[in-house]
Amino acid sequence: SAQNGLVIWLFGLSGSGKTTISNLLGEQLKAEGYFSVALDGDALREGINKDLGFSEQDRTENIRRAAEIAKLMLNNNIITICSFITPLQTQRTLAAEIIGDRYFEVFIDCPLNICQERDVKGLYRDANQNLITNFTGVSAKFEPSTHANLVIKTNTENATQSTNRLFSAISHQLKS
Ligand code: GGZ
Repeated sequence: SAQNGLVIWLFGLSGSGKTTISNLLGEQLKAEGYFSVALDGDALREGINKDLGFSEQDRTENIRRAAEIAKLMLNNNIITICSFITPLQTQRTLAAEIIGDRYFEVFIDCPLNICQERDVKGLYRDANQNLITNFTGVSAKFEPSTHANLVIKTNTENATQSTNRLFSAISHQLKS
């Protein structure tokens, strides 16, 4: 049956928990009978965005392309869960402008020191040794949320609690 499209845009530092929440939300949507698509920075940067690095300009282009893809999905009534650091407010505003009123912004808020402690991929260690440049939170700017529809603090609640809160925040915008 037809469903309303929606774009859920998760943003936050590397290691804040965006991918974990995205995966759990996708599972919960599926369990409730909703199909969704996940788009994330890592995956897009392996293919369609292979030409982009981590300068401010390249990140903005990364976000622009991702938002345009999400808009195509939306026009096909598809729910899309986007996970991108999206470090600057101007980049979040750009995504919101491209997508329109079905854009739902979620700040995956986790203190930098906790992300550094988790360091799942060892990227913070490398960034702190200057082996990776322009690393968000270490050597590149991250502007916290001012406009988010929802803030999720992944250091004070577990991923299941976070996902349940996110699901209830969007559920009134879903229909089968
Ligand atoms: C930030 C970087 C960098 C630099 C590689 N800065 O935690 P991850 O590894 O798996 O996800 C991060 C991903 C960030 O890509 P995005 O497309 O989400 O970024 S943005 O929205 O700012 O365009 C991280 C990895 O790429 N990574 N180098 N210098 N993250």
